[in-house]
Amino acid sequence: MIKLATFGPAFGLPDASPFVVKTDVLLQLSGVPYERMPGDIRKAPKGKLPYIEDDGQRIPDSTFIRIHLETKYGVDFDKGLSTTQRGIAWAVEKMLEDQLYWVVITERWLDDANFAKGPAMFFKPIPPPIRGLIVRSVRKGLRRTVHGHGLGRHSQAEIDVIAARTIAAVANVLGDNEFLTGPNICGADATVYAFMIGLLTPYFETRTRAMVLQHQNLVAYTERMKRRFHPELQ
Ligand SMILES: N[C@@H](CCC(=O)N[C@@H](CS)C(=O)NCC(=O)O)C(=O)O
Repeated sequence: MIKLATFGPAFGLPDASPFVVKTDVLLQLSGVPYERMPGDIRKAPKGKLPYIEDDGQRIPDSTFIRIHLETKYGVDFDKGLSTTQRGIAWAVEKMLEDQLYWVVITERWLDDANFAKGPAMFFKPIPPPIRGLIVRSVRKGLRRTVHGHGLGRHSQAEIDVIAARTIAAVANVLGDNEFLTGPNICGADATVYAFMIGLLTPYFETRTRAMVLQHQNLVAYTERMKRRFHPELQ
């Protein structure tokens, strides 16, 4: 049976990481039996979660896990979609993963109050004398990464403009559809749901939560997806 390496439920979410939530949904959609297991980034093939173990093979990265499920098990996550819909689905997915993700990191990891009530918990197993040092070094490294990405060079007001447009773009593509591109669920729905549920959690004080709440279709979509894929959170 496939094993999915996870951080585990946190912040009122199925998992602390949107990429783990995405992969969990993809595995459910695939119909291939799997189970979740606690992961450790120090042992992860690319130093990040998620990864899966499948019959002795370890596959890291949610996108390559998807491709593995497609090639090894013949799953077509975008079944029933036109080529245009497939293109839009991929573009929306990557907009969230490669751009909005860094807004999430900024809100959860670089904001002192959110960090203290959220990600700080990951450092609890480290003994106090060195914990502070490690926390400071990890947060400094992340600030550098967000700066290197480019988002970290913008003012808060500019980040708000980008985040609001990105969220509105997803809401506009969704429109009155049941799923992102229409009546058929597709691979990118796993990512859209993972990010929207992450933005909507009331656990953190964030500007993006208010942005999503302005789009009733996104809120209702997230509720529908949660009922289907993570009913244990109801
Ligand atoms: N491209 C990867 C991204 C995964 C990722 O960024 N995971 C983060 C958690 S959200 C992680 O494990 N970070 C640990 C680290 O960077 O040290 C995927 O799609 O799986």
